[in-house]
Amino acid sequence: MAKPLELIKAKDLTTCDSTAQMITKAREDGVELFFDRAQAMKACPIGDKSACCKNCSMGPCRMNVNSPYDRVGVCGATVDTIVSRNFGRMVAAGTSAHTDHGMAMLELFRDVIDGKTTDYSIKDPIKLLEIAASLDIVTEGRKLKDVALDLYAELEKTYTQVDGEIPMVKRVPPKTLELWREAGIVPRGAMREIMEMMHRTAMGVDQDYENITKQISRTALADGWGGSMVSTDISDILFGTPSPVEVDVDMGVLKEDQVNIIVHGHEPNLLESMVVSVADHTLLDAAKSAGAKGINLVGMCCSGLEALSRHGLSHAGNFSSTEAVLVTGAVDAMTVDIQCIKQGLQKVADFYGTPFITTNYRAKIEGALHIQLEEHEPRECTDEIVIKAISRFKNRKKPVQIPRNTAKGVHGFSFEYINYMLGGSFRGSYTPLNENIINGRIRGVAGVVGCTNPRSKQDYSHVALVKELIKNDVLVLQTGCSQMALAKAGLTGPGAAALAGPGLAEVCETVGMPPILGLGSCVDNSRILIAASEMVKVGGLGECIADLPAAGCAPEWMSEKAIAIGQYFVASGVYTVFGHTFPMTKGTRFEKHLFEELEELGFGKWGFAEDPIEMARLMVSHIDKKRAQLGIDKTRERVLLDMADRRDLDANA
Ligand code: SF4
Ligand code: MSK
Repeated sequence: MAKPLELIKAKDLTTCDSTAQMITKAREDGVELFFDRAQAMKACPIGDKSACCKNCSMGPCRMNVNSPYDRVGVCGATVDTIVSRNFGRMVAAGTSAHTDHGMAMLELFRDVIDGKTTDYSIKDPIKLLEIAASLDIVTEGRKLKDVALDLYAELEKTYTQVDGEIPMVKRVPPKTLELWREAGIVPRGAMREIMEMMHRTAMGVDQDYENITKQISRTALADGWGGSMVSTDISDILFGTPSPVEVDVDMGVLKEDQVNIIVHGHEPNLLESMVVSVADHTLLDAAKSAGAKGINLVGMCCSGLEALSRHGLSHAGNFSSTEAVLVTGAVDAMTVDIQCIKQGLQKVADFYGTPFITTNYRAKIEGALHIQLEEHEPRECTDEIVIKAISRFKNRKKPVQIPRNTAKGVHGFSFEYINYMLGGSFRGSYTPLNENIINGRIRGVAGVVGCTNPRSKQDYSHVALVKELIKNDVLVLQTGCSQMALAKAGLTGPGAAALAGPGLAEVCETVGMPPILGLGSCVDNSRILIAASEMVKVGGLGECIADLPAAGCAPEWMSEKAIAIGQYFVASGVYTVFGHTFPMTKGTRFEKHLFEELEELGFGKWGFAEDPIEMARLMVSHIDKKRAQLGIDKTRERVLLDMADRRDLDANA
């Protein structure tokens, strides 16, 4: 029998001490958080395995998860058809989120070039020219505006093109692209792929799980190498390409004597305008007149990660902490845009008297105040938010209780900065990374990304997994809420090298980098794809992404976006392990297809484990398998022997 809710200790729900404190306080205050709702709402055992279909009104049809082939749906759909269709629809939804966000960034870029929007500008013209050149747009001797207009026209195809290949496939390693062409999965444009995915998974259309999987991959690739990649590149061009910056994180960044404003969501334009508004002298004076020492702008979730990387803005926590932070009573306004915004925030904000403000017409929430961010006049929205926050500060009614936890870390490792960091300004290159992988000091590379989830102890798997990976000499690249989990644990600084294996620690010391590199928001996973492409291009580690000693993981995922990301990594050639649950019926042919056969066809494959140490074991075993296939396993053995020898010598000294 389930324990009564009040007996489930906060410490059993999260390893984030600040969040645990706020869960306890919320219970004392009689406020319900999503942790409580997750305990009360048991997951449906059939839905959990993705074994039900409600694609038409002859159903819903439920399969037997213990004996998946003992029945079919009313239309005759098999469990493989049902589970693969559901998976495809998750990928379509995740892809639509990233690509709609990317298209909004591209439209902003167009309006900036056209002069329709003057509050934003081109912050990184060098990146603009580099991206244009990589897409075969002539840059030499041309005005920046003309190149930018051509770049806009080219990148728009990412979304709207009905035939042909999306532009960014020019950055895919040739062998990987050849595989996609042979399989017929090179994306045309995201709108076309999402439309076809939804069509093919409707009742009575595609009923062959292998054929459905091809469209799943094509749709996901339209995200990773399309919508998400364009979003990252355009955000860098408009707001600046990140470079390392030291930042404070965790709820202790809130300040009792200041007006605290939290921005949560995914679109950097809201936060960029907030940064300007909170520095406005009139507004600062108003805050001081209200008795505040200043205005404290703080990020959360992924737009917070973008502003952290670009402006060194403090960050209060990841997805699982967004309700909890309101319980401090110290938040004078929480403003949100799109994605991962829990509807439950509204009630919590209401209880603590915090103005809860939506800013994007796509994402309104009942009971929230809506102030639309118009990109040609963003300050109208963001100044008003600041004014509302000042007013709430002046009239704070609830006692303030801020957890005293902060951690310092280094963030903002863009692909470009890693290039510079490894090779120096005159010979920026990934060559030193490849060399250190070949000589065995670095065993391989892992991307550890994704959400937190109230059904999984917050941050626990992220931190345990990453610690285990670096201990095994695996360099870790991070994005999204996972990056914030490690940041709060104090492991995003150079000091984390003390936990790394001897080879990785040596490289970190030589290059002056931490063993865990934070790359930004969840849309910035495209930076990992570009890094993987570069590793292939530099040479010595095979001919395609699938040859690399690399693996990916989202240990505490929750969003459909994570499934889209996982599938674009798998289709690109990466072994990708998910944790805590997976939308799959065990013992089905579709499971075998995703978890085994895709690799045999030359792609990556999916993996699953509940325990983070087991996740690490799966990833390290895969990395070792790839090292053996590349013939570089011997070099690593030699390095290990050297270390063992050294230890023996130390012991005998
Ligand atoms: Fe049932 Fe087939 Fe309709 Fe799905 S499409 S609900 S399996 S009848
Ligand atoms: S915010 S998608 S919970 S990473 Fe990008 Fe975090 Fe996952 Fe949302």
